[in-house]
Amino acid sequence: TRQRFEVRASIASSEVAEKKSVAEDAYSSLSQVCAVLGTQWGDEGKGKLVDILAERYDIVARCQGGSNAGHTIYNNEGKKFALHLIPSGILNENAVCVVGNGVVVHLPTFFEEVNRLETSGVDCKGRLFVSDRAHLLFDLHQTVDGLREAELKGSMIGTTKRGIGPCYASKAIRNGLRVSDLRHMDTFQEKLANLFWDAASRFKGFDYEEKQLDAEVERYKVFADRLEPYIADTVQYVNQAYHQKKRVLVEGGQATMLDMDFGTYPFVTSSNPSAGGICTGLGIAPKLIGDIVGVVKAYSTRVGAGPYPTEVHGDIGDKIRDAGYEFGTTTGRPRRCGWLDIVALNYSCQINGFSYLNMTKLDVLSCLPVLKIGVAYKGKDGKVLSSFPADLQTLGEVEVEYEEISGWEVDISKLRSYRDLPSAAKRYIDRVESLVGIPVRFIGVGPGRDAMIIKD
Ligand code: 2SA
Ligand code: GDP
Ligand code: MG
Repeated sequence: TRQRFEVRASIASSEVAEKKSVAEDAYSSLSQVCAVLGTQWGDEGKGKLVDILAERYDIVARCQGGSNAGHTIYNNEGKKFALHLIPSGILNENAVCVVGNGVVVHLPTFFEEVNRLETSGVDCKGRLFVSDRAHLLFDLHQTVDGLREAELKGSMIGTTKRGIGPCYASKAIRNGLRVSDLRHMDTFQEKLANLFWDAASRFKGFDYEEKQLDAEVERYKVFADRLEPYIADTVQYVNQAYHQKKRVLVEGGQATMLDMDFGTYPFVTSSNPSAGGICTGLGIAPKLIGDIVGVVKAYSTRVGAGPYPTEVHGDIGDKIRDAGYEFGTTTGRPRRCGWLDIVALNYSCQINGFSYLNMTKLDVLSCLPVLKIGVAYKGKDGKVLSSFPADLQTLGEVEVEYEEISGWEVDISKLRSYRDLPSAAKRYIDRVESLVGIPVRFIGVGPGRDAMIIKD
Protein backbone atom coordinates (compact mmCIF):
# COMPACT_ATOMS: atom_id res chain seq x y z
CA THR A 1 0.00 0.00 0.00
CA ARG A 2 2.83 2.29 0.98
CA GLN A 3 4.57 1.71 -2.36
CA ARG A 4 1.30 2.43 -4.24
CA PHE A 5 0.87 5.62 -2.22
CA GLU A 6 4.40 6.75 -3.07
CA VAL A 7 3.84 6.11 -6.79
CA ARG A 8 0.58 8.08 -6.66
CA ALA A 9 2.28 10.90 -4.76
CA SER A 10 5.08 11.10 -7.29
CA ILE A 11 2.57 11.20 -10.20
CA ALA A 12 0.66 13.94 -8.38
CA SER A 13 3.78 16.02 -7.79
CA SER A 14 4.93 15.63 -11.39
CA GLU A 15 1.46 16.78 -12.52
CA VAL A 16 1.70 19.82 -10.28
CA ALA A 17 5.18 20.57 -11.65
CA GLU A 18 3.89 20.18 -15.23
CA LYS A 19 0.93 22.52 -14.58
CA LYS A 20 3.28 25.04 -12.99
CA SER A 21 5.65 25.04 -15.94
CA VAL A 22 2.77 25.36 -18.44
CA ALA A 23 1.56 28.38 -16.47
CA GLU A 24 5.06 29.80 -16.16
CA ASP A 25 5.56 29.56 -19.95
CA ALA A 26 2.20 31.17 -20.66
CA TYR A 27 2.85 34.08 -18.31
CA SER A 28 6.54 34.58 -19.07
CA SER A 29 6.13 34.41 -22.84
CA LEU A 30 4.09 37.62 -22.86
CA SER A 31 5.95 40.52 -24.47
CA GLN A 32 8.40 42.95 -22.85
CA VAL A 33 5.71 45.63 -22.83
CA CYS A 34 2.30 44.08 -22.25
CA ALA A 35 -1.07 45.54 -21.32
CA VAL A 36 -4.07 44.08 -19.53
CA LEU A 37 -7.27 45.83 -20.59
CA GLY A 38 -10.98 45.43 -19.88
CA THR A 39 -13.08 44.36 -22.87
CA GLN A 40 -16.56 45.04 -21.48
CA TRP A 41 -17.89 47.52 -18.89
CA GLY A 42 -15.19 47.01 -16.28
CA ASP A 43 -14.71 44.68 -13.29
CA GLU A 44 -13.73 41.78 -15.51
CA GLY A 45 -10.96 40.84 -13.06
CA LYS A 46 -8.07 42.81 -14.55
CA GLY A 47 -6.48 43.31 -11.14
CA LYS A 48 -6.14 39.57 -10.55
CA LEU A 49 -4.28 38.94 -13.82
CA VAL A 50 -2.04 41.98 -13.24
CA ASP A 51 -1.22 40.73 -9.75
CA ILE A 52 -0.28 37.31 -11.15
CA LEU A 53 1.81 38.77 -13.99
CA ALA A 54 3.53 41.29 -11.71
CA GLU A 55 5.95 38.54 -10.68
CA ARG A 56 7.22 38.42 -14.27
CA TYR A 57 7.48 42.20 -14.79
CA ASP A 58 9.81 44.90 -13.46
CA ILE A 59 7.34 47.77 -13.77
CA VAL A 60 3.55 47.81 -13.41
CA ALA A 61 1.90 51.05 -14.57
CA ARG A 62 -1.53 52.65 -14.62
CA CYS A 63 -2.15 55.00 -17.55
CA GLN A 64 -5.69 56.36 -17.15
CA GLY A 65 -8.64 56.79 -14.80
CA GLY A 66 -8.30 57.45 -11.11
CA SER A 67 -9.79 56.25 -7.86
CA ASN A 68 -13.01 55.35 -9.68
CA ALA A 69 -11.26 52.05 -10.42
CA GLY A 70 -11.58 49.18 -8.00
CA HIS A 71 -9.22 46.25 -8.43
CA THR A 72 -9.63 43.41 -5.92
CA ILE A 73 -6.73 41.06 -5.39
CA TYR A 74 -5.68 38.45 -2.82
CA ASN A 75 -2.19 37.62 -1.59
CA ASN A 76 -0.95 34.07 -1.03
CA GLU A 77 -2.37 34.06 2.51
CA GLY A 78 -5.82 34.94 1.10
CA LYS A 79 -5.75 38.51 2.45
CA LYS A 80 -7.93 40.81 0.35
CA PHE A 81 -6.71 44.14 -1.05
CA ALA A 82 -8.97 46.61 -2.90
CA LEU A 83 -6.83 49.03 -4.90
CA HIS A 84 -8.07 52.22 -6.53
CA LEU A 85 -5.10 54.35 -7.57
CA ILE A 86 -2.09 52.19 -6.91
CA PRO A 87 -1.32 49.53 -9.53
CA SER A 88 -2.17 45.91 -8.69
CA GLY A 89 1.53 45.05 -9.01
CA ILE A 90 2.24 46.54 -5.58
CA LEU A 91 1.93 43.20 -3.74
CA ASN A 92 4.93 41.91 -5.64
CA GLU A 93 7.89 43.41 -3.81
CA ASN A 94 10.17 43.21 -6.86
CA ALA A 95 7.88 45.27 -9.07
CA VAL A 96 8.09 49.04 -9.28
CA CYS A 97 4.66 50.66 -9.65
CA VAL A 98 4.01 53.74 -11.76
CA VAL A 99 1.00 56.06 -11.74
CA GLY A 100 1.30 57.55 -15.20
CA ASN A 101 0.65 61.03 -16.57
CA GLY A 102 -2.81 60.00 -17.84
CA VAL A 103 -4.09 59.20 -14.34
CA VAL A 104 -6.01 61.77 -12.29
CA VAL A 105 -4.68 61.63 -8.74
CA HIS A 106 -6.68 62.36 -5.60
CA LEU A 107 -3.88 62.66 -3.05
CA PRO A 108 -6.00 61.94 0.08
CA THR A 109 -7.00 58.62 -1.52
CA PHE A 110 -3.43 57.95 -2.63
CA PHE A 111 -2.05 58.35 0.89
CA GLU A 112 -4.95 56.40 2.40
CA GLU A 113 -4.03 53.52 0.11
CA VAL A 114 -0.32 53.82 0.88
CA ASN A 115 -1.14 53.77 4.62
CA ARG A 116 -3.38 50.74 4.28
CA LEU A 117 -0.73 48.85 2.30
CA GLU A 118 2.07 49.75 4.69
CA THR A 119 -0.05 48.70 7.69
CA SER A 120 -0.44 45.33 5.97
CA GLY A 121 3.33 45.08 5.55
CA VAL A 122 3.52 46.15 1.88
CA ASP A 123 6.31 48.70 1.46
CA CYS A 124 5.62 51.45 -1.06
CA LYS A 125 8.60 53.82 -0.61
CA GLY A 126 11.18 53.56 -3.35
CA ARG A 127 8.96 51.36 -5.49
CA LEU A 128 5.96 53.57 -6.21
CA PHE A 129 6.20 56.61 -8.49
CA VAL A 130 3.68 59.21 -9.59
CA SER A 131 4.14 61.17 -12.79
CA ASP A 132 4.97 64.84 -12.41
CA ARG A 133 2.60 65.37 -15.35
CA ALA A 134 -0.42 63.65 -13.74
CA HIS A 135 -3.32 65.95 -12.94
CA LEU A 136 -4.38 66.54 -9.35
CA LEU A 137 -7.97 65.68 -8.52
CA PHE A 138 -9.25 67.87 -5.67
CA ASP A 139 -12.20 67.35 -3.33
CA LEU A 140 -13.87 70.15 -5.26
CA HIS A 141 -13.91 67.95 -8.39
CA GLN A 142 -15.78 65.33 -6.37
CA THR A 143 -18.31 67.93 -5.20
CA VAL A 144 -18.79 69.07 -8.80
CA ASP A 145 -19.23 65.43 -9.89
CA GLY A 146 -22.13 65.13 -7.43
CA LEU A 147 -23.64 68.46 -8.49
CA ARG A 148 -23.49 67.52 -12.18
CA GLU A 149 -25.18 64.20 -11.48
CA ALA A 150 -27.90 65.96 -9.46
CA GLU A 151 -28.51 68.35 -12.38
CA LEU A 152 -29.04 65.41 -14.72
CA LYS A 153 -31.94 64.20 -12.58
CA GLY A 154 -33.51 61.24 -14.47
CA SER A 155 -30.62 60.81 -16.90
CA MET A 156 -27.71 60.52 -14.47
CA ILE A 157 -24.56 58.80 -15.74
CA GLY A 158 -24.27 56.87 -12.49
CA THR A 159 -20.68 57.97 -11.92
CA THR A 160 -18.65 56.81 -8.94
CA LYS A 161 -18.68 60.47 -7.77
CA ARG A 162 -14.92 60.32 -7.43
CA GLY A 163 -14.54 63.57 -9.43
CA ILE A 164 -13.16 61.89 -12.55
CA GLY A 165 -15.15 63.77 -15.22
CA PRO A 166 -14.65 67.22 -13.64
CA CYS A 167 -10.89 66.64 -13.22
CA TYR A 168 -10.43 65.56 -16.85
CA ALA A 169 -12.60 68.58 -17.79
CA SER A 170 -10.14 70.87 -15.93
CA LYS A 171 -7.30 69.15 -17.80
CA ALA A 172 -9.00 69.67 -21.17
CA ILE A 173 -10.04 73.25 -20.48
CA ARG A 174 -6.47 73.92 -19.29
CA ASN A 175 -7.00 75.23 -15.80
CA GLY A 176 -6.02 71.97 -14.10
CA LEU A 177 -3.16 71.59 -11.62
CA ARG A 178 -0.55 68.92 -12.03
CA VAL A 179 1.70 67.05 -9.64
CA SER A 180 4.59 69.28 -10.75
CA ASP A 181 2.63 72.30 -9.44
CA LEU A 182 3.19 70.95 -5.92
CA ARG A 183 6.80 72.04 -6.34
CA HIS A 184 5.74 75.67 -6.82
CA MET A 185 3.55 76.55 -3.89
CA ASP A 186 3.85 80.27 -4.71
CA THR A 187 1.66 79.87 -7.81
CA PHE A 188 -0.31 76.87 -6.50
CA GLN A 189 -2.68 79.06 -4.46
CA GLU A 190 -3.56 81.28 -7.42
CA LYS A 191 -4.23 78.29 -9.68
CA LEU A 192 -6.36 76.56 -7.07
CA ALA A 193 -8.29 79.80 -6.45
CA ASN A 194 -9.10 79.83 -10.15
CA LEU A 195 -10.52 76.31 -9.92
CA PHE A 196 -12.67 77.25 -6.90
CA TRP A 197 -13.89 80.36 -8.67
CA ASP A 198 -14.69 78.37 -11.82
CA ALA A 199 -16.79 75.83 -9.91
CA ALA A 200 -18.57 78.51 -7.87
CA SER A 201 -19.48 80.55 -10.92
CA ARG A 202 -20.91 77.51 -12.69
CA PHE A 203 -22.76 75.79 -9.82
CA LYS A 204 -25.19 77.49 -7.47
CA GLY A 205 -24.72 74.63 -5.04
CA PHE A 206 -20.95 75.22 -4.89
CA ASP A 207 -20.30 77.76 -2.21
CA TYR A 208 -17.00 78.46 -0.51
CA GLU A 209 -15.34 80.95 1.73
CA GLU A 210 -11.82 82.29 1.38
CA LYS A 211 -10.77 80.36 4.49
CA GLN A 212 -11.71 77.05 2.81
CA LEU A 213 -9.35 77.83 -0.03
CA ASP A 214 -6.62 78.73 2.46
CA ALA A 215 -7.22 75.51 4.36
CA GLU A 216 -6.97 73.48 1.13
CA VAL A 217 -3.67 75.17 0.26
CA GLU A 218 -2.30 74.36 3.73
CA ARG A 219 -3.42 70.75 3.35
CA TYR A 220 -1.68 70.51 -0.01
CA LYS A 221 1.54 71.97 1.40
CA VAL A 222 1.67 68.93 3.69
CA PHE A 223 0.82 66.59 0.78
CA ALA A 224 3.52 68.26 -1.34
CA ASP A 225 6.24 67.36 1.19
CA ARG A 226 4.90 63.88 1.67
CA LEU A 227 4.59 63.20 -2.07
CA GLU A 228 8.08 64.44 -2.97
CA PRO A 229 9.79 61.01 -2.72
CA TYR A 230 7.13 59.51 -4.96
CA ILE A 231 7.29 62.15 -7.74
CA ALA A 232 9.15 61.19 -10.90
CA ASP A 233 9.42 61.98 -14.57
CA THR A 234 7.75 58.67 -15.38
CA VAL A 235 7.93 59.23 -19.16
CA GLN A 236 11.71 59.22 -18.91
CA TYR A 237 11.71 56.45 -16.30
CA VAL A 238 9.56 54.00 -18.28
CA ASN A 239 11.33 54.66 -21.60
CA GLN A 240 14.78 54.27 -20.06
CA ALA A 241 13.70 51.09 -18.32
CA TYR A 242 12.47 49.73 -21.64
CA HIS A 243 15.84 50.39 -23.26
CA GLN A 244 17.53 48.64 -20.32
CA LYS A 245 15.44 45.57 -21.28
CA LYS A 246 13.16 45.88 -18.26
CA ARG A 247 9.67 44.40 -18.60
CA VAL A 248 6.70 46.77 -18.38
CA LEU A 249 3.14 45.72 -17.60
CA VAL A 250 0.29 48.20 -18.11
CA GLU A 251 -2.87 47.88 -16.04
CA GLY A 252 -6.07 49.26 -17.55
CA GLY A 253 -8.83 50.72 -15.41
CA GLN A 254 -12.53 50.54 -16.47
CA ALA A 255 -12.90 49.13 -19.99
CA THR A 256 -13.46 49.74 -23.70
CA MET A 257 -17.26 49.99 -23.51
CA LEU A 258 -16.74 52.85 -21.02
CA ASP A 259 -14.15 54.56 -23.25
CA MET A 260 -14.88 58.23 -23.82
CA ASP A 261 -14.53 57.78 -27.60
CA PHE A 262 -15.65 54.21 -28.20
CA GLY A 263 -18.03 53.46 -25.34
CA THR A 264 -21.74 54.10 -25.02
CA TYR A 265 -21.34 57.91 -24.84
CA PRO A 266 -22.36 59.80 -22.71
CA PHE A 267 -22.63 56.81 -20.35
CA VAL A 268 -18.88 56.42 -20.23
CA THR A 269 -15.95 57.42 -18.08
CA SER A 270 -13.84 60.44 -19.03
CA SER A 271 -10.65 58.68 -20.11
CA ASN A 272 -9.54 56.22 -22.79
CA PRO A 273 -9.35 52.75 -21.20
CA SER A 274 -8.71 51.21 -24.64
CA ALA A 275 -5.30 50.64 -26.27
CA GLY A 276 -4.77 54.29 -27.30
CA GLY A 277 -4.77 55.32 -23.64
CA ILE A 278 -1.56 53.33 -23.05
CA CYS A 279 0.50 55.67 -25.24
CA THR A 280 -1.11 58.95 -24.18
CA GLY A 281 -1.20 57.96 -20.52
CA LEU A 282 2.39 56.77 -20.20
CA GLY A 283 4.30 58.49 -22.98
CA ILE A 284 5.48 55.34 -24.69
CA ALA A 285 5.51 54.80 -28.45
CA PRO A 286 2.89 52.43 -29.95
CA LYS A 287 5.61 50.26 -31.48
CA LEU A 288 6.90 49.33 -28.02
CA ILE A 289 3.65 47.60 -27.10
CA GLY A 290 3.68 43.89 -27.82
CA ASP A 291 0.88 41.81 -26.33
CA ILE A 292 -2.40 43.18 -25.10
CA VAL A 293 -4.48 40.76 -23.07
CA GLY A 294 -8.21 41.47 -23.09
CA VAL A 295 -9.99 40.45 -19.92
CA VAL A 296 -13.53 39.24 -20.50
CA LYS A 297 -15.96 38.06 -17.88
CA ALA A 298 -17.69 34.82 -18.95
CA TYR A 299 -20.96 36.75 -18.70
CA SER A 300 -21.29 40.55 -18.48
CA THR A 301 -21.87 43.23 -15.86
CA ARG A 302 -22.28 46.97 -15.86
CA VAL A 303 -22.37 49.36 -12.92
CA GLY A 304 -23.93 52.76 -13.50
CA ALA A 305 -26.53 53.79 -16.06
CA GLY A 306 -26.51 53.38 -19.84
CA PRO A 307 -27.52 50.93 -22.54
CA TYR A 308 -26.82 47.26 -21.94
CA PRO A 309 -28.49 45.10 -24.60
CA THR A 310 -27.80 41.69 -23.01
CA GLU A 311 -28.84 42.70 -19.48
CA VAL A 312 -30.93 40.05 -17.72
CA HIS A 313 -33.50 41.10 -15.14
CA GLY A 314 -35.21 38.89 -12.60
CA ASP A 315 -34.12 35.54 -11.20
CA ILE A 316 -31.28 34.77 -13.59
CA GLY A 317 -29.70 38.21 -13.20
CA ASP A 318 -30.00 37.91 -9.41
CA LYS A 319 -28.50 34.42 -9.43
CA ILE A 320 -25.46 35.65 -11.37
CA ARG A 321 -25.06 38.67 -9.05
CA ASP A 322 -25.18 36.43 -5.96
CA ALA A 323 -22.87 33.75 -7.35
CA GLY A 324 -20.36 36.27 -8.73
CA TYR A 325 -20.71 38.67 -5.79
CA GLU A 326 -21.26 41.48 -8.27
CA PHE A 327 -21.03 44.64 -6.20
CA GLY A 328 -18.86 47.68 -6.99
CA THR A 329 -15.36 47.51 -5.48
CA THR A 330 -15.31 51.31 -5.03
CA THR A 331 -18.94 52.23 -4.30
CA GLY A 332 -20.51 48.91 -3.25
CA ARG A 333 -23.30 49.43 -5.82
CA PRO A 334 -24.97 46.26 -7.12
CA ARG A 335 -23.75 45.57 -10.65
CA ARG A 336 -26.27 44.93 -13.41
CA CYS A 337 -25.76 41.43 -14.81
CA GLY A 338 -26.37 39.81 -18.17
CA TRP A 339 -25.19 37.41 -20.87
CA LEU A 340 -21.94 37.64 -22.75
CA ASP A 341 -22.33 40.12 -25.61
CA ILE A 342 -20.30 39.05 -28.65
CA VAL A 343 -21.21 42.14 -30.69
CA ALA A 344 -19.69 44.40 -28.03
CA LEU A 345 -16.77 42.00 -27.53
CA ASN A 346 -15.94 41.88 -31.23
CA TYR A 347 -16.04 45.67 -31.34
CA SER A 348 -13.69 45.79 -28.36
CA CYS A 349 -11.34 43.25 -30.02
CA GLN A 350 -11.30 45.33 -33.19
CA ILE A 351 -10.28 48.49 -31.32
CA ASN A 352 -7.62 46.93 -29.11
CA GLY A 353 -6.05 44.18 -31.22
CA PHE A 354 -5.84 41.71 -28.35
CA SER A 355 -3.29 38.91 -28.61
CA TYR A 356 -5.11 36.75 -26.07
CA LEU A 357 -8.20 36.80 -23.93
CA ASN A 358 -8.43 36.01 -20.23
CA MET A 359 -11.94 34.67 -19.62
CA THR A 360 -12.73 35.22 -15.95
CA LYS A 361 -15.39 34.02 -13.53
CA LEU A 362 -16.23 30.91 -15.54
CA ASP A 363 -16.88 29.25 -12.16
CA VAL A 364 -19.81 31.64 -11.59
CA LEU A 365 -21.70 30.20 -14.57
CA SER A 366 -21.84 26.81 -12.80
CA CYS A 367 -25.00 28.19 -11.14
CA LEU A 368 -27.07 28.02 -14.34
CA PRO A 369 -28.37 25.00 -16.29
CA VAL A 370 -28.63 26.81 -19.63
CA LEU A 371 -26.44 29.66 -20.83
CA LYS A 372 -26.96 32.21 -23.56
CA ILE A 373 -24.50 34.11 -25.73
CA GLY A 374 -25.66 37.26 -27.54
CA VAL A 375 -24.32 36.86 -31.08
CA ALA A 376 -26.00 39.60 -33.15
CA TYR A 377 -28.03 42.79 -32.88
CA LYS A 378 -31.13 43.23 -35.07
CA GLY A 379 -32.38 46.75 -35.74
CA LYS A 380 -35.98 47.98 -35.85
CA ASP A 381 -36.16 46.96 -39.52
CA GLY A 382 -35.32 43.35 -38.59
CA LYS A 383 -31.90 43.50 -40.26
CA VAL A 384 -28.71 42.48 -38.48
CA LEU A 385 -26.51 45.49 -37.69
CA SER A 386 -23.11 45.39 -39.35
CA SER A 387 -21.28 47.12 -36.50
CA PHE A 388 -21.69 48.39 -32.94
CA PRO A 389 -23.92 51.49 -33.25
CA ALA A 390 -22.69 54.93 -32.16
CA ASP A 391 -26.05 56.38 -31.23
CA LEU A 392 -27.89 55.34 -28.14
CA GLN A 393 -31.27 55.44 -29.82
CA THR A 394 -30.31 52.70 -32.28
CA LEU A 395 -28.59 50.76 -29.50
CA GLY A 396 -31.67 51.09 -27.28
CA GLU A 397 -33.86 49.59 -29.99
CA VAL A 398 -31.79 46.54 -30.90
CA GLU A 399 -33.08 43.05 -30.40
CA VAL A 400 -30.33 40.64 -29.41
CA GLU A 401 -30.08 37.30 -31.17
CA TYR A 402 -28.96 34.59 -28.75
CA GLU A 403 -27.41 31.17 -29.04
CA GLU A 404 -28.25 28.74 -26.26
CA ILE A 405 -25.60 26.47 -24.90
CA SER A 406 -25.97 23.95 -22.10
CA GLY A 407 -24.35 24.64 -18.76
CA TRP A 408 -22.25 22.23 -16.68
CA GLU A 409 -23.73 22.74 -13.21
CA VAL A 410 -20.71 21.37 -11.34
CA ASP A 411 -18.23 23.22 -9.20
CA ILE A 412 -15.16 23.98 -11.31
CA SER A 413 -13.48 26.33 -8.85
CA LYS A 414 -10.97 23.72 -7.65
CA LEU A 415 -9.88 22.66 -11.14
CA ARG A 416 -6.48 23.81 -12.36
CA SER A 417 -6.08 21.95 -15.62
CA TYR A 418 -7.89 22.62 -18.89
CA ARG A 419 -8.40 18.95 -19.62
CA ASP A 420 -10.32 18.48 -16.34
CA LEU A 421 -12.97 21.06 -17.24
CA PRO A 422 -16.40 19.59 -18.03
CA SER A 423 -16.96 19.27 -21.78
CA ALA A 424 -19.85 21.79 -21.64
CA ALA A 425 -17.45 24.39 -20.20
CA LYS A 426 -14.92 23.64 -22.96
CA ARG A 427 -17.70 24.01 -25.55
CA TYR A 428 -18.57 27.43 -24.09
CA ILE A 429 -14.95 28.61 -24.34
CA ASP A 430 -14.53 27.16 -27.84
CA ARG A 431 -17.68 28.90 -29.02
CA VAL A 432 -16.46 32.26 -27.73
CA GLU A 433 -13.06 31.73 -29.34
CA SER A 434 -14.62 30.93 -32.69
CA LEU A 435 -17.00 33.90 -32.50
CA VAL A 436 -14.21 36.42 -31.81
CA GLY A 437 -11.22 34.71 -33.45
CA ILE A 438 -8.86 35.35 -30.52
CA PRO A 439 -7.43 32.60 -28.31
CA VAL A 440 -8.72 32.36 -24.76
CA ARG A 441 -5.35 31.65 -23.13
CA PHE A 442 -6.20 32.21 -19.47
CA ILE A 443 -9.38 31.01 -17.73
CA GLY A 444 -10.33 32.29 -14.28
CA VAL A 445 -12.19 29.88 -12.01
CA GLY A 446 -11.98 31.75 -8.71
CA PRO A 447 -10.71 35.00 -7.15
CA GLY A 448 -7.41 33.58 -5.78
CA ARG A 449 -4.02 33.85 -7.50
CA ASP A 450 -3.88 30.13 -8.16
CA ALA A 451 -7.39 29.95 -9.65
CA MET A 452 -6.28 30.37 -13.24
CA ILE A 453 -6.27 27.67 -15.90
CA ILE A 454 -3.97 27.91 -18.90
CA LYS A 455 -5.31 26.79 -22.27
CA ASP A 456 -2.65 26.05 -24.85
P1 2SA B 1 -16.86 57.84 -13.50
O1 2SA B 1 -16.90 57.80 -12.01
O2 2SA B 1 -17.01 59.22 -14.05
O3 2SA B 1 -15.70 57.13 -14.11
O4 2SA B 1 -18.19 57.05 -13.97
C1 2SA B 1 -18.57 57.00 -15.32
C2 2SA B 1 -19.04 55.62 -15.71
O5 2SA B 1 -17.94 54.70 -15.60
C3 2SA B 1 -18.30 53.63 -14.74
N1 2SA B 1 -17.15 53.19 -13.95
C4 2SA B 1 -16.97 51.93 -13.59
N2 2SA B 1 -17.57 50.80 -14.00
C5 2SA B 1 -17.15 49.66 -13.42
N3 2SA B 1 -16.23 49.59 -12.42
C6 2SA B 1 -15.62 50.71 -11.99
N4 2SA B 1 -14.92 50.70 -10.84
C7 2SA B 1 -15.60 50.30 -9.59
C8 2SA B 1 -15.50 48.81 -9.38
C9 2SA B 1 -17.06 50.78 -9.65
C10 2SA B 1 -17.85 50.85 -8.35
O6 2SA B 1 -14.40 48.31 -9.54
O7 2SA B 1 -16.48 48.13 -9.05
O8 2SA B 1 -17.39 50.51 -7.28
O9 2SA B 1 -19.01 51.32 -8.44
C11 2SA B 1 -15.93 51.93 -12.63
N5 2SA B 1 -15.48 53.20 -12.49
C12 2SA B 1 -16.23 53.96 -13.32
C13 2SA B 1 -19.37 54.24 -13.82
O10 2SA B 1 -20.14 53.24 -13.19
C14 2SA B 1 -20.15 55.07 -14.80
O11 2SA B 1 -21.01 54.26 -15.54
P1 GDP C 1 -11.25 44.74 -12.11
O1 GDP C 1 -11.79 46.12 -11.88
O2 GDP C 1 -11.34 44.33 -13.55
O3 GDP C 1 -9.90 44.52 -11.53
O4 GDP C 1 -12.24 43.75 -11.32
P2 GDP C 1 -12.81 43.92 -9.83
O5 GDP C 1 -11.75 43.59 -8.86
O6 GDP C 1 -13.55 45.21 -9.68
O7 GDP C 1 -13.95 42.81 -9.85
C1 GDP C 1 -13.68 41.47 -10.13
C2 GDP C 1 -14.11 40.62 -8.93
O8 GDP C 1 -14.13 39.26 -9.30
C3 GDP C 1 -13.14 40.70 -7.77
O9 GDP C 1 -13.86 40.59 -6.58
C4 GDP C 1 -12.22 39.50 -7.97
O10 GDP C 1 -11.68 39.01 -6.76
C5 GDP C 1 -13.18 38.50 -8.55
N1 GDP C 1 -12.59 37.56 -9.53
C6 GDP C 1 -11.62 37.76 -10.44
N2 GDP C 1 -11.46 36.67 -11.22
C7 GDP C 1 -12.36 35.76 -10.77
C8 GDP C 1 -12.72 34.43 -11.19
O11 GDP C 1 -12.19 33.87 -12.14
N3 GDP C 1 -13.73 33.82 -10.48
C9 GDP C 1 -14.36 34.42 -9.42
N4 GDP C 1 -15.34 33.75 -8.81
N5 GDP C 1 -14.05 35.66 -9.03
C10 GDP C 1 -13.08 36.32 -9.69
MG1 MG D 1 -13.26 47.07 -10.74
